[in-house]
Amino acid sequence: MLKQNIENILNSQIEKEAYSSNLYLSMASWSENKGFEGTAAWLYEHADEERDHMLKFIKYVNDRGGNAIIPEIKMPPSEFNNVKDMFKEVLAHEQYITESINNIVAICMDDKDFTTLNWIQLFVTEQIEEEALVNGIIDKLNLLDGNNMYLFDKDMKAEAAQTDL
Ligand code: OFO
Repeated sequence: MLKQNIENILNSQIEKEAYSSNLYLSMASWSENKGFEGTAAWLYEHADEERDHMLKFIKYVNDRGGNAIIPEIKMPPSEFNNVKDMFKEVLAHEQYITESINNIVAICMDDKDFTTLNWIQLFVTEQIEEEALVNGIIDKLNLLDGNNMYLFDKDMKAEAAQTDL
């Protein structure tokens, strides 16, 4: 049985994962409208992945005898300066999510909830991968320095095709 404070913090993570999904959906839609088809495909897939994260939290809370709450989600931004600035926003958001996951780890340790501590490791690892992935995309954009975005977009399309959700 989950302690109330653990249930509350996991419910607040459900909202954050739902927002992540909508943020990337909004970025996908912007990219699609600007003609960045590959970037849009990558972001649509990433939005699905975030929804999957949200579902994992919902299932975990309910499986442990808690009540997963489906939250209201604030509206994400719909305009972005350019592709590089948009991916910098993705990175900043993922760093915020990493902090949030680390905070859950700290609370589980304080409360000696070793079951949730063990389960949440999945997301500790996930955040290492997500930050590395987005850092890699920003590195590519830095190399291109605003040139040949067609090539970048093709590359993103290939990456999206490989993503195994
Ligand atoms: Fe991007 O990992 Fe969940 O939020």
